[in-house]
Amino acid sequence: MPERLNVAEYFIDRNLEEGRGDRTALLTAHGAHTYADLADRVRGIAHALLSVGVRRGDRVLLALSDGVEFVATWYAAQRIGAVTAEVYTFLPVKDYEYFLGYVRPAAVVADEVTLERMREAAGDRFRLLVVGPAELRSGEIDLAQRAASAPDRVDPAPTSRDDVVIWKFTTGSTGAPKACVHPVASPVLSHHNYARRVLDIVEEDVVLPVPKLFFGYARDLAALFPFGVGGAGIGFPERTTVERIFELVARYRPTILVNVPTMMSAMVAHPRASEQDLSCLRVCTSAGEALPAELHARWDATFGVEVVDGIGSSEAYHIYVSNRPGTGRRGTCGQAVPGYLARVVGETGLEVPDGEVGTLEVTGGTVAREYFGDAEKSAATFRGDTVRTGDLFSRDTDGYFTYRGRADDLLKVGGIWVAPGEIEHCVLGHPDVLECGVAGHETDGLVRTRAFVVLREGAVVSAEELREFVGSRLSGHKRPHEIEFVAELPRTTNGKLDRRALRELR
Ligand code: 3SK
Repeated sequence: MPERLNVAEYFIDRNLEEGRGDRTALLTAHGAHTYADLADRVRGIAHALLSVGVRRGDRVLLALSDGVEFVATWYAAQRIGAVTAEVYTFLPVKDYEYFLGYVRPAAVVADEVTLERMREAAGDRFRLLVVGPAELRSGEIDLAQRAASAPDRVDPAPTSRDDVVIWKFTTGSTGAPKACVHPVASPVLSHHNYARRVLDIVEEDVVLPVPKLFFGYARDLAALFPFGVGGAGIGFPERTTVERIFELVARYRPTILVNVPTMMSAMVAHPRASEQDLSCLRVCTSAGEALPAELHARWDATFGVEVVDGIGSSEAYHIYVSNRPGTGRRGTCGQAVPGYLARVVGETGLEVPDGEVGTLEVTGGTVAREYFGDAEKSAATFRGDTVRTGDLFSRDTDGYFTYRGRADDLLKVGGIWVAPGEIEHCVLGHPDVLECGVAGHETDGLVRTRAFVVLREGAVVSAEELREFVGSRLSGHKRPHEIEFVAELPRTTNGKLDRRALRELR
């Protein structure tokens, strides 16, 4: 990897230099955007950011819906060597207040969806650039108008591979979101390690993301990794629903679907699932949460699209353990991605024998420098290019890793450690169950397990039947003490089960 490296040059300009300017980079409701069109927008927005005083190393906060403006603004900030951070568009004002106070951005870019809440959160303390039709207030800048006055060239900042340019937020299900601080090298290495060597991404690939682009898993897979080979991504602003995904697959015929287990469960359970033609997809990635083997089997039987299940994190930048197309094993997250060393360690920090459960440590060139502003948590999590994931795993003799829950989620029931995830995966094996989350609570000083269950539409099943189902498959102490039927489970903005909120249910 060269010493001098700029993310926008690497993922966008290279396509122009190599004669792919006319190829489609992004498909949105407004049509197909070529690399040349995207580069032009990046130039304009880079100028707009510079014109309001954003400089190399300054942070730019994006509160934008998915679409060409999101992608162009992200690359524009990269082009001038600024640091990008993104927030979900449907957060309440108090969350925007938190992010603004934590990020302290030199500029915030908002659109018609986020503008009112961002204005309320920002007051007059931050510079707001606005996308789309809006009545601007004093001090606010119309992004398109400012971009239109850009000169013919806006040179890329001469960033080096070690310059910090990306903040990726942790999910925040166990505390306030923290930014994992990444240099230029992280997306470039991850593109090589995972997108090229695991997914074998090529110019013909078209990627449809289920999560929104503020989530790094989706953004990199739809708006960075395909660009690294001249492929295309899809961006749509609305909330993701099963119907919308089916519709977008039918319209754009993508080759890669970037998915999460909750959506896969909902897709499989959809009444019109069997009518869908997903034959355009060569793979469906699954990450964010472990994919239960039973759900994977249902997916295979319903859609027959190969699932490439893996695990990644903001701390390690992207996916570091993954199955490979053609050799995947259901119920596992696969093997270490090239470029990473994954070890399952015990309490002493030494590797445990294959088959035993321990905590996963990952070493690789994309591990974050730190959590911004949290020296204590950083010291506990990062050691050089190694991250202690806090996830429990076992590894088999072929090097496949199986998820066993979070170390800090373990419950001691009747003196024996129980992983909620194991019970959840078991309950999910019941044909009437759509989703399940297990939490512990204390009664008279004893830990009791409660399974919150979402049933498939129209299904009728009793709590006792589900307890029996678990009892016949797992050892007795893992049978949930209580089962509660709910309409939905609490989820983080990234779609992961929100365990903190789950514990507070009822
Ligand atoms: O699951 C995650 O949190 C994640 C974060 C960043 C990139 C990729 C993934 C799967």
